Order: sequence, then C-alpha cells, then structure tokens
Amino acid sequence: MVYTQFINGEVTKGSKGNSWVNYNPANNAPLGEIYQATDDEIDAAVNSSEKAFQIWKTKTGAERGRVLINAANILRSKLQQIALLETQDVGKPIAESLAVDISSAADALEYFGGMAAGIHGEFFDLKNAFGYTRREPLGICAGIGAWNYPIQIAAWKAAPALACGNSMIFKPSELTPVTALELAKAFMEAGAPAGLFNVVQGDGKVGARLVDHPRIAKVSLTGSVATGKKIFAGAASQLKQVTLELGGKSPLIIFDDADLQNAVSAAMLANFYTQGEVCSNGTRVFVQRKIFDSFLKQLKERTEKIRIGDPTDPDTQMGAVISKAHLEKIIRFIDSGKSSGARLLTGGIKPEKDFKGKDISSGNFLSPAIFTDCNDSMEICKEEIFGPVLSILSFDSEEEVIDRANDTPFGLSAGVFTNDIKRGHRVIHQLQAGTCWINNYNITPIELPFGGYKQSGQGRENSLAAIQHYTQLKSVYVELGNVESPY
Ligand code: TXE
Repeated sequence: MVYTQFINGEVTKGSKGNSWVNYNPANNAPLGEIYQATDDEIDAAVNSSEKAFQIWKTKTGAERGRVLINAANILRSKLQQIALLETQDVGKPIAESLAVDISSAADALEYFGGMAAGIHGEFFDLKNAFGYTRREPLGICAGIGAWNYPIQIAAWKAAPALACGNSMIFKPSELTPVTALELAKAFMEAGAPAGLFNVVQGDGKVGARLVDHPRIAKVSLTGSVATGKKIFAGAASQLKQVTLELGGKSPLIIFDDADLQNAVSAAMLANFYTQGEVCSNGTRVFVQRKIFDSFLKQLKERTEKIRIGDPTDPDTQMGAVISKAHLEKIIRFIDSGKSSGARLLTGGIKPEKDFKGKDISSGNFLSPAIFTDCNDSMEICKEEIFGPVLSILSFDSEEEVIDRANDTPFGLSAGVFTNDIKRGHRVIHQLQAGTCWINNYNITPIELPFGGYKQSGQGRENSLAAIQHYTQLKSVYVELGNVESPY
C-alpha cells in the first residue's frame, strides 16, 4: 500500500522522492509507505483548491450544507471499514474508533452542514442610510493534524471551513496518513467540487510550506505547543489567521463530597482513553484528603482490570501507543517519576501478553500507570506525557487547589467533581482553562466550543464559535440620500 496525495478529486500516483514506512502500532508490522508531497504537488493542490473555492463560494449555504450532510452519511455508512483503518493506523481500540472517532467526524459534518444555510450578517438602520455585514469566506485554509484522532481532527477542521465557503488543504500527521484520504473520498462522493478538500502527506516541512504559502489564507493546527509557536510565528509574517489546538497538563479536582464511583470513572476516562494520548486529559488528579485513600483503592482496583490487547478485538479497552519512540518517551517520564520520589502504585510496564493470553510483545503496549506521593514540582506533574500515566495529588482546601491547578503555562481543560452545586460553578469559574467539565470529563459535544487558554491554544473549534474563525466580516454602508460634500 502506498499513501500519496489526494489532489483535485483523485489519489495521485505520487513520486517516491522522500518516503517512509507507516507502521501498525500494535505489532510494528508495515502498513504501507508514505510518499511525501513534493513542492510541485503542493502547488498543484493550491491551484486546485483555488479553482474549487471559486465554484464553492458562489453556492448558497443550503447547497454547501447538503454536501456536508451527504459526506456525514457516507462516513456513517462506512463506519466499520473506516474504524478498522483508524485502529490499525493509530493503535487505539476498535471499540473507541467505532463509538467516537468516526461518529464525531460525522457529527461535525452534520452540525456545520445544518448550520451552513444560517450563516448570516447583520442589518443596521442608520441616518438616511443603512448598513449590513456579510460573513465572507477567507479562501484556501490549511489544516494540519496530529496523530491521535486523525479523521476527527480532519473533520473538525474541514466541516466549519467548508460550511463557511472556504476550500481546505489538509496535511495529516506523518504517522497517520490513512483516514484523511477516506474523508477526501467521502467529500467527492457527496458532490463536492474537485479540489475542495485536498490532502497532502508529509512531515513538518510540508506543514511549514503550507504556512508560508502566500495563497493560503489561514492555518488550523492540532499538535504540540512547540509546533504551535512555530506556526504562529510563521503565520505572523503574512498576518495569516490561525487556530491552534495544543497540548495541556489539565487538572481534575475531586472534592470529598463527590460521588466516588463516578469520580473514579472520570479519572480513568481522563487518563486512559486512547492510551492516554488525548490533549485534554486530566493528568493531575487532585483528591481531597478525606477521601484520598478510598479513591486510590478503587482507582487501583479498576485500573488493573483494564483489558490491554489487540486493538482490533472488540473486547480490548486499551491499545498500543503510536510509535516505539513515543513508548520510549513515556517510559522515560515514568523513570523520572520514580527517581523524583513518586511512588508507582501500579502499571508502567510493557506487557508481553494481552488479556486473552496472546503475545503482544512486538507492539507498543504499556500498562496504565498511577503515581502517588507526587508533588507539584515533579516533571511528571508539570510536563505533558501523552501516555497512560496518571498522577494523584492530595489537597485540603478549595483556595489551595485552585492556586495549584492554575500554576501551569497550559490551559486547555479542567474538571471538578462535587455534589455542591455552588462550589462546582465557583471553582470552575476560577480555573484558567478553555474547556471545562463539572461531574464528568473529556466529553466534547460538537455544540460546545473546544479550545484552550494560555499556551494551550488560539481560537476555538466546534460550535457557532468556529464560524468566526473561518470567515471575515465585511461592512457595507448604503446611502439613501445625497452625498454631503464640503467641496
Ligand atoms: O505533534 P507535532 P506530534 C502533542 C503531544 C505529543 C506532541 C507530539 O504533546 O507528545 O504533540 O506529537 C506538523 N510547521 N500533541 O509529533 O510535532 C506535524 O507534521 C507546520 C497534542 O504529532 O506538534 C503534524 O502534522 N507543521 C495534540 C502536526 O504538525 C508542522 C495531539 C503536529 O505535530 C511543523 C497530538 C512546522 N514547523 C499531539 N512541525 C492535541 N492537542 O490534540 C510539525 N508540524
């Protein structure tokens, strides 16, 4: 299998200038070869996107919306097939790809498809005149994706961009080239003009070419803070608009009046879903002293029952992390936790067998790790690990935990568990995070804006808020009288 570009409505033959092997994280067997987009291919993608934009921008919102909703239905009709591709490429359990990844991509297309006809400006009565505004598209937008949610990220970016009348060139992560191509095929099948959604493969160099390209109007990235800073700086030279969805080290605060069972469930969801490779994860779990021991006991018992294994097995609950290099990085963090004095309560080892006794030693598996006896200054409590590693910290008072939770340059997410309704809101309102939950964690309905404070990002994805990031506002003044001239 060769993964090439999708330009102007078709998969290209590609040229094997710069290429690399794409591996299945569950066994490190090759899945195929990725051909990086050449400069000529990037230019061809831009030319084709420009042509598509000229056609697309003249369509009514309802016409655009119909194509997006068709594409959502196509993804849903291919749920099993695309979920399997995603699972083989990313290493996450098929149960997750089926329940979340593909469905969340389809939800975004349906939501923005439904909204497209309603995107409108405003009207202003003026003295002997009136004014109105138009929400106009930006032009060609670039989407740059991370490897943890490949099709979801592609759809979260494409859906609002296309609903607003833009075209998009999407570059998936160099580690997950597969399902963006499926989304591109779905758009074509749904009736999109050729070139409306092009895909170019490649690493950061191709990403940087898109950022620098003078005919690309906007860049939306999901990735690390370090890459976000580079893209922000690159876009600044042409004052391009950016949306940045970056990493985090988010707090999950459990007060002693919380429902213990639910709080433990949320802490596990906040750390072990997709092998812990989720940007919004609540990796600093603050537990109030009175319930600390009972919380820890239940968390340990339930964590040790997580079924690690073949991601394509529907009973598997935790799959393999994205690459050998990433596994080594996570293990380095675990070693750092141990050497800094934290106690590894469970997990953090590379299992040889899965929950059915099958040999999984060739894959990038790691048992879910819980650290206790942590303090805020340890590396494992400050840096984003992006793996199944949870750190528990105890606290006494509300004021103390708010200060400690906010003591980070990140600000993507935060969660609070309490049965005191006033305290829940009071605490959430003081946390410096863009995406928050009370009595749940990591739920991201398309209706709610998603994004970060501080160094976790710029702009918002999903919801009505995304519309303003994919349009520019034109004001029009219309005279009803004579021109009053001093000349
Ligand atoms: O991210 P990168 P990676 C975080 C997490 C993880 C780290 C590394 O901390 O450990 O990122 O993951 C492209 N100009 N998140 O390596 O390197 C790159 O090719 C333009 C958080 O995936 O930031 C890829 O397509 N583009 C995240 C994308 O940027 C560039 C989810 C992200 O790559 C570029 C995944 C450049 N100079 C990882 N350099 C989340 N917030 O969900 C790289 N790229």
